[in-house]
Amino acid sequence: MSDIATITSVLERELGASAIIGPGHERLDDYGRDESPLPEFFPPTCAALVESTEQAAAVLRICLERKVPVTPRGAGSGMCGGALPIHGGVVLSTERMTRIKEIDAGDLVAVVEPGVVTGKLQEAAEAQQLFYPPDPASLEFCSIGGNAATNAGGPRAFKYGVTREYILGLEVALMGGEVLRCGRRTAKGVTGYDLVAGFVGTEGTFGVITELTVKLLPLPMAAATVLGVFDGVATAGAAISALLRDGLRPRVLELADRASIDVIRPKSRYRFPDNAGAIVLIEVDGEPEAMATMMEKIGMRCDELGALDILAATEPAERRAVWEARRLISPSLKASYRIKLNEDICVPRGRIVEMLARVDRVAAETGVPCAVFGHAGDGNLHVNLLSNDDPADPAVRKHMWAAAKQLFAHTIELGGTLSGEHGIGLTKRDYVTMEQTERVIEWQHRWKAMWDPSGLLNPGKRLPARRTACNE
Ligand code: 2HG
Ligand code: ZN
Repeated sequence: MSDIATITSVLERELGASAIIGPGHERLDDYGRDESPLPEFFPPTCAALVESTEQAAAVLRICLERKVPVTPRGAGSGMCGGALPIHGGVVLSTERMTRIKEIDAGDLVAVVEPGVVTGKLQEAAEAQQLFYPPDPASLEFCSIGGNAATNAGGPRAFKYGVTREYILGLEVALMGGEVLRCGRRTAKGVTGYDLVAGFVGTEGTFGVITELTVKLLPLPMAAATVLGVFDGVATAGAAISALLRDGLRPRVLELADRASIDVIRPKSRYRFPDNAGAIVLIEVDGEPEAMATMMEKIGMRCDELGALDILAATEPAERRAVWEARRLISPSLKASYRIKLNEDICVPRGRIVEMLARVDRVAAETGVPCAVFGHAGDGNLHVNLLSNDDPADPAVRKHMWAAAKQLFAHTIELGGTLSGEHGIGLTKRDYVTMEQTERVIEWQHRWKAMWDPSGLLNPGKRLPARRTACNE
């Protein structure tokens, strides 16, 4: 028997009433939602807003003792339902753990709590001429703990890689309350199995990250943004493929289609060209002379490949305006459509042109319009399936998810994967069997059971559902 009815008062006694958002509190429902495209929400019994590792560990100890499900949560910006308490119980939020404990320019590391907003870490690093490259589009409100939990990417992953490559060490509170410190502070290190890499990307199903030691780089001397304007995604995709084959190494190689550009036009400080059927967004960084040479090569190549226009943004204010506009695509689509099923497929880089054609096929065959944008240089496309029908209508949902399933099938046929950066969470867990074998899934269940034998930690996420303490 679980003690779900009394868990709020037990946690209030342990952590203090100010740490608990309990039944009747106006904010409780917020902890049952995230940025995923689900019409329903999943209010928890209560949310525990921990301020320290000790408090996080206490919540995990109490939840195991009392057999209450517990779901970790960062900033709630996840897009796949990874932080939703679908079996009720406690939400363990790290939003109050916001300390940047250390930035060390000699060791090139920062030590931070999980609730630090990613953009704030970047600003703090830049103030010391240092650089934290991972830049999810939500960087102004997502938090570093959530980034590590989902192994977040972003535009600059093209040159600099994703979050996992920057996490050197972790402190993790485990189900039952044990606190484990793993990893290192050094640039290199191969002692033992790589537990840090094992925790990153597990969407809070193995433990709760309570501290991170992250790698920093020296701040690049300069950066500039180039915009190639094309008549449509076919030519823009072909340009991306050609630039990849040329071996050029900009830090960003992105694409946005007409639907994505049109939705941000009214709000953007940056004026996108009227004739843009698609844009390729390229950013270079480094030493100014080398940058200028690369920009020239990229410009010439785009010209050869049929660009209608090539624009360069070199001034910081102008670049900021371009990036503000780019980050507006996702929220603007969300504001413009009642349903925005944002898929996040990733194909091998060489298949990007083919994948773009398959997206058109899915839209034509299902009648579901799509907006496509994102990190095309990595083969990672945000295919947003859009509709203004009623999101709560089961027939509408069925039709939209059938279109998503077709998209997944094409992706896998081309050697791709369901999610490049957003995660699996709840929304995609039942499609994992399309990509992975039963044996691979079985070994992952065993791995999860090693960290959480009770099955109470973020139940029902990441892997196809199985019988657990929460659903039997
Ligand atoms: C982005 O790159 C985000 O803007 C959000 O990953 C993508 O809404 C989306 O599909
Ligand atoms: Zn993205």
